[in-house]
Amino acid sequence: MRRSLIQMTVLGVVASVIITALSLLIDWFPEQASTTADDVDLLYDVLLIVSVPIFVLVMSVAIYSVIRFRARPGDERDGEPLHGNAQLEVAWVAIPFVLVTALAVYGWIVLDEQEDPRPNTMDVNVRAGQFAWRFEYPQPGGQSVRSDELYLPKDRPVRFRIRTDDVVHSFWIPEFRIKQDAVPGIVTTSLTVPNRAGNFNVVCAELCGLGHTTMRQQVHVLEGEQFASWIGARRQALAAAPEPGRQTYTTYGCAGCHTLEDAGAAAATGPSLDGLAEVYDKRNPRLSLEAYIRQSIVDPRALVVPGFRADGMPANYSRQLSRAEIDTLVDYLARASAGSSGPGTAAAIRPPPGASR
Ligand SMILES: [Cu+2]
Repeated sequence: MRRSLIQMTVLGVVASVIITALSLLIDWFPEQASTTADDVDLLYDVLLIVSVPIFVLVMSVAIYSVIRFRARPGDERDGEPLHGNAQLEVAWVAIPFVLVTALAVYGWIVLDEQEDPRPNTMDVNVRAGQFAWRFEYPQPGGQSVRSDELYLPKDRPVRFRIRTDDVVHSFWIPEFRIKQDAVPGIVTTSLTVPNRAGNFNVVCAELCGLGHTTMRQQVHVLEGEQFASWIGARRQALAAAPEPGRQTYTTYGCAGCHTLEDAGAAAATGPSLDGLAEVYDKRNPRLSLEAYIRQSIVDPRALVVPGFRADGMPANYSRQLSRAEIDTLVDYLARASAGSSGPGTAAAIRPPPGASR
């Protein structure tokens, strides 16, 4: 019995050492490109060092026991009568409890440090939809610079505000070591500080439909001046272009039914959109202004304003308009319904209830 115990322990310890060493030798991760990447990798190594030996030790003892103490052919005995061992039981409950609690606290500390608010943080809105990411850089005038690829300045903290237009997606940049779910109906956030210039991957890490594997784009981390000239050019193009939302509003016939001063529309078949920013939350307090407008366009039957007919608004705009046109229209209407779409009026739009996570 004593010999078996020694053999078993020696075997388990040797196997633990070999497999832990092997698991630490493997280069698990892509290059590091954010200030907190190193902490995340260290956390992973600590998890390996703590969990691999325990797993290997337990498995070696189990396998050793199965082989060494198996019933020989013809042996019909039930084996020795066993009694519980209170000391052993306390030990095998207490040790894992302490280990798991300590690891949870350590993980919490690393995450908390990553999510620590930093001065001079830039907000980028991330929109997920089957099967692409879209990125918006809110501008002082209330409009947003839009881009299909993510551009970020090096060494500046960035806060991603992540939304989805359909199902659950997960926003993952492996080189930054960040990953955050995009969940319908809420805005989730993720903070990071890119500290290496270059091109990295933006990947969806949640099985989100048939095109899930194609939901991959690039993040370009640029030096500060390069980024400033990129965003500057986009900003100028935005200012020079005619208000695209106003065009969409008239092109698709919205102006035929809804009053909107900014678009020169005066019709009363449908509810007026002037001042919508002031009243929408009395109609539906659960939605933000943008979400309310979006839903009214794509699924008008779900949000009928009292006094108007449920079938008054065509229900096929989600197919007639492209996703980008709907984005533009929602963005425009959120501004225009608050007074005017001119620069400086964004402040008049109240923050959406519950969207300030
Ligand atoms: Cu996805």
